[in-house]
Amino acid sequence: MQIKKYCAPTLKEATHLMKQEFGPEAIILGTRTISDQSDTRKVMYEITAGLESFEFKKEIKEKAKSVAAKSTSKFSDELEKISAQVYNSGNRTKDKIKEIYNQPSETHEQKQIEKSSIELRMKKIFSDLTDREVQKSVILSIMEQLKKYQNFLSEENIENYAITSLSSLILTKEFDMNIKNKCKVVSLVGPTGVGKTTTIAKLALIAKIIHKLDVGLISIDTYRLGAVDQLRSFADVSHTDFLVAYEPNDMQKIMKKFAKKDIVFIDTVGRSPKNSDQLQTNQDFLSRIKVDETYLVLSATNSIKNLIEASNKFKMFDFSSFILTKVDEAVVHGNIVNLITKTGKPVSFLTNGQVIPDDILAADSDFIAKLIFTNQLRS
Ligand SMILES: Nc1nc2c(ncn2[C@@H]2O[C@H](COP(=O)(O)OP(=O)(O)O)[C@@H](O)[C@H]2O)c(=O)[nH]1
Ligand SMILES: [Mg+2]
Repeated sequence: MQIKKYCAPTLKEATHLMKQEFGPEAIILGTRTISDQSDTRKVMYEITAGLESFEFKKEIKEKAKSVAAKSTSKFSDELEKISAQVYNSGNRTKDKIKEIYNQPSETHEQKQIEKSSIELRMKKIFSDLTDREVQKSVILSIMEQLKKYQNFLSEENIENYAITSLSSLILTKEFDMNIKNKCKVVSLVGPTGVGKTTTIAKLALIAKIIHKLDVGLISIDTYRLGAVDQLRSFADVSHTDFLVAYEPNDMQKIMKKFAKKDIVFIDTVGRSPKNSDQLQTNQDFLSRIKVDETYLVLSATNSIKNLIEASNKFKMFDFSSFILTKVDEAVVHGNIVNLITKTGKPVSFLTNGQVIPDDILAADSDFIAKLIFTNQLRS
């Protein structure tokens, strides 16, 4: 992934600069406003754009996928044993892993591990990924992938191979904004307080400002006091058409009014995944109209158990992809790959703060792999 920043006095100009250099394949990873260095009172718009260009990635991705599907080698068995010891002991600290690795080796392969500096780096990668709370099966498939590429690895490139291998397990789905005159209907569902309304505001503004789309907003958030007002205030400030559905029948009427919009975002009632009746209420509203894409919004700070539980409960909405919020608040990010590999569903956006519309990133597998690996949100 080639990443570059473009800065201009307007978002339109920054987008134009990006397209001139990167062409239509460019992906917008994020936008933000910054002050002009020559005149701090002036606001400049900065776009972070990315372009896929990693040559060896395709090959390694294919291989990593087949490895992820089935881990059978002796090496994998060995690692399986080692990680079982770590996990069973209930102590996942780096020291414990080091201690286990440093025990006298019995097998030929273990002896090799002890000798080679590259293999020592592999152990470090193993312990680092464990520390980032990446699940065991994912780490094992990366380790096996590295073992296969053993002859090509050096101390310098091993980390890149590990990141690329991790990246190959991260499914992403692009949010298509190239949809003039189609009236794409998008709904966001998810538990309370995860950031659905804030994310809709970010997406609506990006659609409006960068992609010049005619946007409509619908709220069916009639449950929580003040929740409708949150989106209404945003709609007022951003001059976006906004309507509230108070009962399921309102949905068709509203969609008739919004029939000429390019894109319509539906903000749903924040409901506990534990309460099936509450979830059904949302479904009663959404089932009245044709929703093109539904996204399940979950907080990246949640435990994997809670994320899987929510993902199962919200299956009734037939969501196509995840939006993972509050990445800025998460201490480690292994759950992103854990959730994707456990559910088989891709992720479309990460959100990394409360600022509208800046704090949202289109999901990119290389970026997420680096985020998990390095624990650094900004490179
Ligand atoms: N730190 C952080 N806070 C966020 C993010 N997204 C939303 N929030 C905050 O989370 C809180 C709940 O957001 P809201 O959009 O009302 O959640 P909803 O109930 O799912 O609609 C608000 O204070 C938001 O500003 C994010 O990516 N990072
Ligand atoms: Mg809300």
